[in-house]
Amino acid sequence: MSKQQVTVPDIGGAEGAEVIELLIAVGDEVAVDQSLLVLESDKASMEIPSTVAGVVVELLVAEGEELAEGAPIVVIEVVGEAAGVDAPATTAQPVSAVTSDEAPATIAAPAATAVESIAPAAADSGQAAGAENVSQTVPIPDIGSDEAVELIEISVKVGDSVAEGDSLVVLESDKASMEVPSPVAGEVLQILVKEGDSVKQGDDLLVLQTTANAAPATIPPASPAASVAAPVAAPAQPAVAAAAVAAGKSAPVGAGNVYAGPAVRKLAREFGVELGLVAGTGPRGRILKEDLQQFVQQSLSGKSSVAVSGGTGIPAIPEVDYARFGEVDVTKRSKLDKLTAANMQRNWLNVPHVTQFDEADITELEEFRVGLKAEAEKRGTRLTPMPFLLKACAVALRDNPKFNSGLAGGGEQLVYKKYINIGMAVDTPAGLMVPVIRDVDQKTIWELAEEVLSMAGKARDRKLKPAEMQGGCFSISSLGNIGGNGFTPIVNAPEVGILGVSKAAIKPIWDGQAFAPRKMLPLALSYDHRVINGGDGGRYLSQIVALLGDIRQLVM
Ligand code: CAO
Repeated sequence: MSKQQVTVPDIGGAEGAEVIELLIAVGDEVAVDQSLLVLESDKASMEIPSTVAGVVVELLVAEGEELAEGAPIVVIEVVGEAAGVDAPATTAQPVSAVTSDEAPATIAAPAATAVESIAPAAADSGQAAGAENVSQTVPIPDIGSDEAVELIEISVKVGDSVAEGDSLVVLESDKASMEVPSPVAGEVLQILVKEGDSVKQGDDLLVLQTTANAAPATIPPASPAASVAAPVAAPAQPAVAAAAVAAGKSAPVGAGNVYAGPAVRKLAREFGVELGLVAGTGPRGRILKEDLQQFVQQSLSGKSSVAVSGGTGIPAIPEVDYARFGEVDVTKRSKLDKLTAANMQRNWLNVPHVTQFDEADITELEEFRVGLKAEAEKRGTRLTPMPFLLKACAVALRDNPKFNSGLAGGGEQLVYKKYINIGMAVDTPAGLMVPVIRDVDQKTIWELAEEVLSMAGKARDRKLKPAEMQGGCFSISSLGNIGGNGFTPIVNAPEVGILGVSKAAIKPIWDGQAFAPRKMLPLALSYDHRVINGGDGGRYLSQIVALLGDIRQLVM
């Protein structure tokens, strides 16, 4: 047994490709050609295969690192006789293009041997590349119409060996999908089209290397795969796809619109699964092998309709190549943004939301607050409406304990908290942060004013400690200084309620005899309907409205 290092092979000149997914861990057994990780450059994603078989003893890279050709990836304890580090590097396998201005399937360099054998002249239709091998350009055969159709999937990649009749690409018109079969057996030398292209009969698809006597006289016509409402790829085991459709899924979308690697696409074809129905949990919604396995498992067990939590089985939103429609600028999302997105999705999918609206008359509160501005300055602080909102919520939480509870024991128990900690959403340049203000019920308005200032400052300076963002019972999201007259906030689970505060405005309010100008504060209360009923919500919000309308009650 010997230890060998696997390095990044020729990745088509891509410099600084990012490791977006590690597919192996220390202790894993790997086979030759098994994918070790996925690299993504600004143009393509590619799986890097192992050049040796053995056991992974050391991982030399981490997700997020940028690698170039020659960079060491892993150390593998090689089993038996195996190719070493000097063995010709296997070339990265392109997964899918990120931008569309270049032919996606050929962005990463094809296997070295194939590159060398493609002399420009050899790519011409029917020209001999050697004594035995000929390269043959495969055009789109008779598709029963002269109209252009969309090429929705390329089923092969450069370097693939195909048998006569193997599907090369999938075309889709507004009436049908059809696979274009290979007219001969051979190896794919070059792909001349890309997914999303509009093509018609006679257009060149790809170049195959075949043996001289293999070339057929005629190209077989395209074989209609199915109507567009049925899975595109001819399924080896149609039961799974049929089950998915029967389970009430939306009409499958073309597999060309989904983000998945070649191994996953192949597996999906073998199972007859329409990839557009599978929710991807990998980076940027990439569909992983496990996603597919879970989908198949659920389809077979009849549980493919959406589970209560986790969103499993929800059809994925297809990735769109925005650059097809105009100039774009692609930026990386911050970790905070991605975390917020995941939390929002989790909360939105798990919590049955109800939102109630009301307006609080804060005319007197505002007079009182503005009158304290000089005092606030003397104390070196600012007095915004937030401390009053916190205090009003704390009193209402004390009087409506269900809003200060949380589900536990898989929904069997409700935990009533004896402390009143309130989260405050803070808009920061890095994204949304929610510091928690503790024991709000026990603090004075001045103490709360100081804490609002310091917590918002810490959030904006990224100085909050994890503990300062934990243990919340309820949340307030105030867009009052930003604008808008209403919004529906998303509950910050496992909390069961959140108050959305919009911009106060002077409105004419009927006082029984005349219209009087009053400063009205729009409020929106969202809650988890598994815990809170409409009556509970109405009582809680009405109390907040009353407390803000007469702040003398805040001290009662
Ligand atoms: N209506 C009208 N004016 C309001 C108001 C309201 N509801 N709320 C605050 N204001 C005014 C204040 O009166 C103050 O002005 P003056 O100094 O003249 O009195 C000014 O706006 C202060 O605003 P602020 O935003 O600095 O302070 P705040 O205490 O009201 O709010 C904080 C603090 C951290 C909550 C806020 O800055 C913030 O980040 N809000 C965004 C929260 C958010 O993004 N929520 C969405 C989450 S989901 O995506």
